[in-house]
Amino acid sequence: AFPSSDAAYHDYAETVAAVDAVVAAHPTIASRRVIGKSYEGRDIVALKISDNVAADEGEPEILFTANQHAREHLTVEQALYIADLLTGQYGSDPRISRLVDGRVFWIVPMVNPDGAEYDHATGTYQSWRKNRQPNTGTTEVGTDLNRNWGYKWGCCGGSSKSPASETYRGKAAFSAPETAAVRDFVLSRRDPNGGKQRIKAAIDFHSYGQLVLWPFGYTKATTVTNMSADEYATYETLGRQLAATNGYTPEQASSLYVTDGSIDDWLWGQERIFTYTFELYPDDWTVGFYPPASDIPKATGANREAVLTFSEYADCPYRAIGKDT
Ligand code: 0X9
Ligand code: CA
Ligand code: ZN
Repeated sequence: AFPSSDAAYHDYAETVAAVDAVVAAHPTIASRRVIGKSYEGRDIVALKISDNVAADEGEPEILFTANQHAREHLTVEQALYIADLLTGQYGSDPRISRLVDGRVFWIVPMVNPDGAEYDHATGTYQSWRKNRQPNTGTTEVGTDLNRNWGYKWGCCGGSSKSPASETYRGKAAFSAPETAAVRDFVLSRRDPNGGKQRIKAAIDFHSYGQLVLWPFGYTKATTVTNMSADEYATYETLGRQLAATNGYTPEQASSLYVTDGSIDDWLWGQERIFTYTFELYPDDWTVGFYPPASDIPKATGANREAVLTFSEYADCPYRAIGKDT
């Protein structure tokens, strides 16, 4: 369990219960599905939010993922905040009603449930990052899920081949059941007629550092294969606009440090889903991954405007640079 002073953070069972409570309170605009299982067999749950939620109406879809990294518990709270915002204000806030009517939101609040549970199981935080999958030939446990994605996996010195490392990339791309589950879910959102990806935009939540990051992470180059000058300009322009709303620092992911096999590079490079990584509160390393639960409301509320603005652009992010494709 979480330390008692941090009881407001949601553990795995409480996260699933919170998703179920949203669906029970708003059954016409919210539904849940299980997109796969973690290594230890926990269901990985996704929440869908849209008007006529049982139908696929062809609206632009938006994906929010959280908690790839076990100890980044605040990201779960951010995901649940967005679920509450969109369902709780539907029908009263016209801006939110317009978004729920005109978009499909997918929220995966806990991509790495095994790691998250391990991190707080004893009541003392373990500073755990990876999943809990064993590695053959060693007692070292876990794969860094945000180094296990299949776009330029292991290409560029942005991950480790050593199972002892905090950034172990796994024995192959998508060797972790958790990344494979999210990949298969994303691929399942391609239109069966014609194959067009219905998810247009995504944010993957991490902590900490208060950053708005855009692809690519595997290279410091701005324009490369699968990143034209217009595409880069759109990422930079909209990224700065979002950062102006939450006070975060906007930059290309690789300016922080080079990473390969990260989710954002795959979503953009493989599926052309317009994707940011947000590093949440705080920016202070003395607080780090474990801000007190009393900070949750201000830390998650700080992204209200960024999430709404981003969602409004999701049908055509290129509007941010005055283009329409
Ligand atoms: O290293 C990471 O995976 C992320 N930082 S964290 O401290 N939460 O571990 C940053 C990932 C940003 N995205 C890419 N570099 N592609
Ligand atoms: Ca709908
Ligand atoms: Zn992280």
